[in-house]
Amino acid sequence: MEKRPVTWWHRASVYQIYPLSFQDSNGDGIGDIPGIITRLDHLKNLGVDVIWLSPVFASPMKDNGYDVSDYTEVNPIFGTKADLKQLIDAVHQRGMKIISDIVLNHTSDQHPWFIDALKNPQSPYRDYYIFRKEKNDMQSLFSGPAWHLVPGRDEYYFHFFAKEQPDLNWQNPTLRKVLYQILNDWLAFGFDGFRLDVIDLIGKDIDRGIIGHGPYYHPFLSELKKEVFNDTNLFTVGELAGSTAQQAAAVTGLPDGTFSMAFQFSHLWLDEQPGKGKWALKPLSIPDLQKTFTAIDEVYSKQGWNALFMGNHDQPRPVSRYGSERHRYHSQTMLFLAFFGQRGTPFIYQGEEIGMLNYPFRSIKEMKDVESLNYYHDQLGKQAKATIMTSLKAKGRDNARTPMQWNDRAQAGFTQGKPWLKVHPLYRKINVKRDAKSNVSIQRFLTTLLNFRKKHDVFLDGNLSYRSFQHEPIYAYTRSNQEETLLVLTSFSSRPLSIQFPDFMEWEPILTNHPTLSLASTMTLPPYFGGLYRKRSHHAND
Ligand code: TEU
Ligand code: CA
Repeated sequence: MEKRPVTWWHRASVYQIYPLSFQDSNGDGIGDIPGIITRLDHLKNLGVDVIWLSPVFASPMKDNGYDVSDYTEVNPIFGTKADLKQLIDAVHQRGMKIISDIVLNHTSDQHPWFIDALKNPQSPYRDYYIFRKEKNDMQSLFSGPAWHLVPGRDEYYFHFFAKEQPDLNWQNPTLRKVLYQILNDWLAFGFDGFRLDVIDLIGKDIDRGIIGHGPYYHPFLSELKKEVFNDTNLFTVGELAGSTAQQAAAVTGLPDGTFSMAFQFSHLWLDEQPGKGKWALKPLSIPDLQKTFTAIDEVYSKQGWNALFMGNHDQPRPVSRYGSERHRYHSQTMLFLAFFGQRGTPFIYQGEEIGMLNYPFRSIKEMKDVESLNYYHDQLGKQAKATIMTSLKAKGRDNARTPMQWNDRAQAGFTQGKPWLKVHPLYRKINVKRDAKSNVSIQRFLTTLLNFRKKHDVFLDGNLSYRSFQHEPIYAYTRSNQEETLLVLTSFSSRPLSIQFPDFMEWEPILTNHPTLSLASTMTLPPYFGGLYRKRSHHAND
């Protein structure tokens, strides 16, 4: 098979920073840009190449910065534009790159465009948004109708997310030009690329009820590529939450994708009841996960490039979701192997490198996220309170947003003040400093994996095949190319499982979370075992 073109970002790994919760520098309880600068060495040591910074632009923070009121200014709670420039320089000095999150599907309702559009019937900005006299029955992802009545006027505006996040009308060519200019200005400022929030919604056709992957999507992407993303050295990752793997692959990769890569979510939907949305909980079946990973690989083996992720600022903590809090080290390291051995570029969300856990929320009063609060209020009276809370505790976005746990000092070293969201009670046990000193260090395991990945092209082009080890909760697969064959063997079980491994002699260990366990033709995998092996015969070039 012909080799596909490869560039630097195929071999990179990425770390996502959620600025509100990473590091506070001035004691106001809110993470900030100067705080991030003091933590860059942690990221360098971890072995990541690119930082994805969640939005730091001016915002009333209804959705924590995903509601932008000025794309050209930095939110003062995070610092100044000079701080941002300093951050970019400090990242570059360490040989890393940094991309900015950018939200182009909607703005804040406090954006001057929207304020003018509401106030002034003749406003040129009215057509930047979506106003209609009649509403249809489209629903917001954040509960309730997607239409909001304009106060004092008999018309509605469309918002797919919170009502404070009116959707932009990409069909307006002037608006599109303005957005491209914003992107180009930030590239000139020093960013190395972007993470494009819900970018697969821009082609929407509201009047026909189409939101994701709409009829205008591909033409707009071609234009975006031509006007902004024509340099393939840029690092661009589209958040394609409404796309299948097939649709995501079609717009990514070399030679002609609009984005370097994209997040698609088919593997994250497996623990919800089909068609019922994220709050309708369902246990994850590992055979489903296996089939989904196999299907994703099938697509990307032919076209495009994938962004590998198990969590982000919208998702619960992977250990709590897919593993076991009691087996924290083993489940987090096992998950790294299961997810990051796949074809694509790995993305680590802050805290995964120490196996951070979901927060033990007891009441809605402890939650801040607009999506969770809206869901709670929308469901009161429709479901029992306890049922609502069970969903929120399992899937609420605040789980991922509690402050980063750096050390065992007050507030986990995140702030000298009162944190905007509570620090996890187990921070004395789970923190970066303690993990680094431990002989079972999650971050060290991750670093070893990331470094190994970088040197082995089999992660880029190796064929993936599932290998059965008799038990449903075991997920194992090989990746193989001309040079070598690797085996990833993981157990999602909280119980020991005995397996038959007749060809065990052919495999040598590279990295496992049970270093003293030897392979044998009949052997027992401990709970949440994870191991990476290499086939002995052909690796003469090592
Ligand atoms: O998320 C968009 C998205 O579709 C999902 O990830 C969604 O937020 C999640 O499933 C709900 O639980 C992006 C951002 O990542 C998110 O933080 C924003 O709230 C959202 O867009 C609106 O900008
Ligand atoms: Ca601060």
